[in-house]
Parts: sequence; C-alpha cells; structure tokens
Amino acid sequence: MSESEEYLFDPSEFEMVEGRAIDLVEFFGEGGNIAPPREDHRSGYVAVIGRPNVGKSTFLNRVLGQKIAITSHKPQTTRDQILGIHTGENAQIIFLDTPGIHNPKNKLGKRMVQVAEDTISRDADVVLWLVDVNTPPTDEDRMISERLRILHSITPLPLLLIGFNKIDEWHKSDELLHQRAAEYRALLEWLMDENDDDGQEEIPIYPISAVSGQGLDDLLIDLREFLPEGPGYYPEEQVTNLNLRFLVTEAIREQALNLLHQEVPHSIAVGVTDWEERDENMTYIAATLYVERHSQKGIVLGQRGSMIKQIGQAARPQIEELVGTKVYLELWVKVLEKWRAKENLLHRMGYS
Ligand SMILES: Nc1nc2c(ncn2[C@@H]2O[C@H](COP(=O)(O)OP(=O)(O)OP(=O)(O)O)[C@@H](O)[C@H]2O)c(=O)[nH]1
Ligand SMILES: [Mg+2]
Repeated sequence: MSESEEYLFDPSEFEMVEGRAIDLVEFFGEGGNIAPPREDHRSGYVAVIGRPNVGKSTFLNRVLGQKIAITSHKPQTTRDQILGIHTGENAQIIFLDTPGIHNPKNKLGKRMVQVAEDTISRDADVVLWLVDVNTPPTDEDRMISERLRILHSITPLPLLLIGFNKIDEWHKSDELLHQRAAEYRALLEWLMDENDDDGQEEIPIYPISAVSGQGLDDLLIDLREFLPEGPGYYPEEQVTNLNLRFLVTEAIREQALNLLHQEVPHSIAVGVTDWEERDENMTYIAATLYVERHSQKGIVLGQRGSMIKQIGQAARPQIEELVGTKVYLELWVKVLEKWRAKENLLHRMGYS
C-alpha cells in the first residue's frame, strides 16, 4: 500500500441493508424507443440556473420524482450539468441543473461557472433562474444579472423566467411578495428594454417550493407552452443520461458534504477505481476520495478511520438503490496536491 493511499473502510464490518432496487430500464431507458412525433407535442431544454444553494438540484429531483442530483445545505454542491428528463402526455421537458454561479476562487470554480453559462447560451430553450424568495437580491444575484446581460449581448438569451423558490418559508404578506418581485425584476431591466428586439416584455415569476412541491404543476404547464413543438428526444422511460458510475461517485460526495465541514468537502473529488458484479445480488465497488492536502486526508479518514467509515455507511443505501444489488463498498483516500487549481488534474477528475 503506497504511503499516500490507505484502505480503511472494511465493508464486512457492516451488515448489508436490503437494496431498494430501482428498475434500471425505467431509470436509464432501453434506448432507441423514442416517442414518435405527435401533433401538438412539445419538447425542449430548460436550464435551471442561479446562485449556489437556492435549490436548483432539489427542484430537479422534485420535478422528476426521483433523486438524480445530489443536494446539500452547503453551497457549491453541483459541479456538472445534470440532465433530467420529464416526459408527460404531450411534452418532454429536459431540465438541465447547473452548478451555482458564483465568484470562482479556483479553476474548478471557473469551470463550474462556465458549465452554467454554456448551458444558458448553448443548450437552453428556456432559462429558469431560481432565487431564494426569502432574501433580497444578493451580490451574487447581481453578478448573475450582469453575466446574463453580457451573454445576451453576444447571443440573445432564450426566454427567461424567475422561480421564487423556498416559498414554503415565506410568511410575509402578498404585498411584500410583490415588492420582492419588483426587486428581482429590477435586476433584469436591461432585458425589458423596448428598444431591444431580442428583449422580453415581462419577466414571469413563479413562486414555488422544491421541497413541498407548491407551484410546480403550474410551472410545468407553462414551461410546456414555452417550448417549441417537437418530438421527445429521449425514450419515455428514461430519466437521465448520466452514467451509473458518475451517480455513484456523486452519492459518495454527497455524504462527504453532509459529514465534513468548511473547505474539506469542497476539496474532494471521487473516482470509482474498481467495479465488479460478484454475483446476481452483489456488486463490489472501490472508490477513492481525492483531497488536496495531507491535513485534509486526516480529517476525511477521521480517528482510526471513523469518518470514512461513516461516509461509506451513509452512501451505501443510495448506491444500492442506484445499482439495484447489495453493494460491497471500499473507500480509499488519496492526496492529489491542489487538484482544483491544476488543469490536468481537473481533467483527470472528470472536470474538463
Ligand atoms: N425550505 C426549503 N428549502 C429548500 C427548498 N429547495 C431547496 N431547499 C434547501 O436548500 C438547500 C440547497 O439545496 P440544493 O438543491 O443543493 O441547492 P443548489 O441550488 O442545487 O445548490 P448548488 O448545487 O450548490 O448550486 C438544501 O438544504 C435544500 O434542502 C425549498 O423549496 N424550500
Ligand atoms: Mg445543485
């Protein structure tokens, strides 16, 4: 065993929980079974953007009725574009969850913001800008408005809507809600410029709760109307295009975010290093958590391996649900000096 690598999580110490198997065909689709074009069928891409922690990934999971994206009360959880497919009677709405737009401090942060901006200007038919209704616009919201203005000056933005998320926590009057709407609309005055042919007359605002589900049905009805006519792009049973290995690494990262504090979870990248189907009902998975410094390695391991053990235990039920079998999980920790600042290491970690 190399010095920078330690094996510390012995799965045999844990009793196996019964895997709550999901139907993989339902999850990933059989492929090829694309719905034929129907009259009045609509389809397209909705980019879900906003500053970190406003609830974009929670929104995606809620709308899909399945957990695809990891979530956390800590900011900067999502690092990639996460595609989720919502297929209804007469529409297929493809949601693109994005990393929170923030002022980046390293190459990983820059890459995350780039992913969000590319999703807006390259992939989206509609942009849903989620904000936290309970907070007046923050510096980050103002920065997003400025970034949107710049993107719009290069390529006209698709239709932009605002989602007032976390409405379940709003206990103030309707009048104050209107005031809040005016505060956010004011950030987009430049888009409502009547001299701009590519501008918008109004910015629709949807009060929603990704946690309680409030307002989501109405939003979905309107989103459908805003999309162009077209066939479903994905088989109707398919929920995402993400591969299982990626989802497994994310499940581990989610628990690291839950259990670790400050900069440590943000310094972690997870890679699957081994994957074997041992038998019909048992999959062996080994994964490595990469950290940036030796001190962080100690924290992730915890006293006599107690922390990495906890991360593994917490991640395993979700992984078993994803894989559909019981899972034998081995976790390792490795130092990859300042990987978030180095292009080649970002690439190696799958962030390129
Ligand atoms: N009360 C309430 N909390 C919410 C709602 N939506 C999300 N949250 C919480 O807000 C926190 C952040 O949620 P995420 O979905 O991870 O936020 P995000 O916008 O994807 O964050 P990043 O990936 O970091 O950009 C979590 O603690 C969620 O439980 C909501 O509608 N109501
Ligand atoms: Mg997220």
